[in-house]
Amino acid sequence: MQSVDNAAEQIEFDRRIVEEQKIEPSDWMPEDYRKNLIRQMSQHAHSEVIGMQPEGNWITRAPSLRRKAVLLSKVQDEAGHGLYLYSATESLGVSRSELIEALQTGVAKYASIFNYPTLTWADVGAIGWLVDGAAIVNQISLQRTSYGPYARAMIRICKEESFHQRQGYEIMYELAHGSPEQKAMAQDAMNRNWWPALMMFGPHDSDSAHSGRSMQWKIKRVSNDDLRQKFIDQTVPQIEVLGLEMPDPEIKWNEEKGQYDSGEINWEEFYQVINGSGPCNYQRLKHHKKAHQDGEWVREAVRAYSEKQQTKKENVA
Ligand code: BYC
Repeated sequence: MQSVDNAAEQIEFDRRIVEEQKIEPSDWMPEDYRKNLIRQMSQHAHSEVIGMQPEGNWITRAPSLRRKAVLLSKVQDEAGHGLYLYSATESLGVSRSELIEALQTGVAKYASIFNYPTLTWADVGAIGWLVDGAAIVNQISLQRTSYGPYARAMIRICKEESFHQRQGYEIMYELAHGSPEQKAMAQDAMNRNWWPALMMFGPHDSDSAHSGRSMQWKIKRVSNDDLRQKFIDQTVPQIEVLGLEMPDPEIKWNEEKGQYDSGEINWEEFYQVINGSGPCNYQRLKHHKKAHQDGEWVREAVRAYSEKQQTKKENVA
């Protein structure tokens, strides 16, 4: 219940939301707004970090030095996105270790797409093109999110994502115009990644638990279904340019609506994956836990250094 003490702050908060002013870390905010932001932003950060695994898997096997350099740089960017987003989330009064614990114990989710395997080199193309492409569609709308640090992180992230999307499309274009085997590999990777990419936008609006409040607070600016449709509409012409078969036989231009019609997502699969039973959920978290443990010596060194600096300062004082 809103306490009487906070009534004035609540009015001020509501006014700022209506007037499209950003909420900053030092501003008063309703507890549910803060919690909902921590949930979405930390899951976004986890997605960036876990999302390094499927592509990282191909760094040693990239087909040329150029492809290796591009992929390395992309995967490093994803780590950077995770770091911005963790820092932005910490500005809401939660610690990094609490966030990591929530991820590793399965309390916090991360994007379902990263629980699928990358079976061939074409998956690296499909991820850049479709997964980063879907992420940009969503993140462009999040540049106008009401929480200042999140909105500002999105501006930089979107710039980098557009390089990611283009390098993925370039891989797909070369494969699709290569030998029959390469074209078949591109087709297969697109077919497998298409549906999981559509699932990135979340459940239908009618089934979305958080959308109502998130839209009211302007944390989310465009609904799950509207973003998904935008992605389909911009991607179908790209499939045509690649000369590949549509991954969904129901894709058809609807003149009246001015958009593409498409088939229904397998929601049972979606819920299975987000609830921990996707093809790679176990493997992804296991790898994260190991990497985190292996990095403990770095955190220990940082703590020791900061204690040493603190003692020095106190001695001078
Ligand atoms: N996967 O009420 P809803 C990248 C969960 S990474 C997993 O609609 P909301 C990249 C949802 O969390 C970029 N879980 O939720 C990185 C909720 O569960 P909880 C990733 C999903 O938050 C490396 C429940 O389902 N982008 O680009 O209003 C390499 C009900 O859903 C998913 C972001 O994270 C899903 N797909 O809307 C390459 C964007 N969908 O929390 C590329 C930021 C739904 O109650 N996030 N759930 O346990 C968002 O925009 C929103 O959180 C969502 C969902 C649209 C995803």
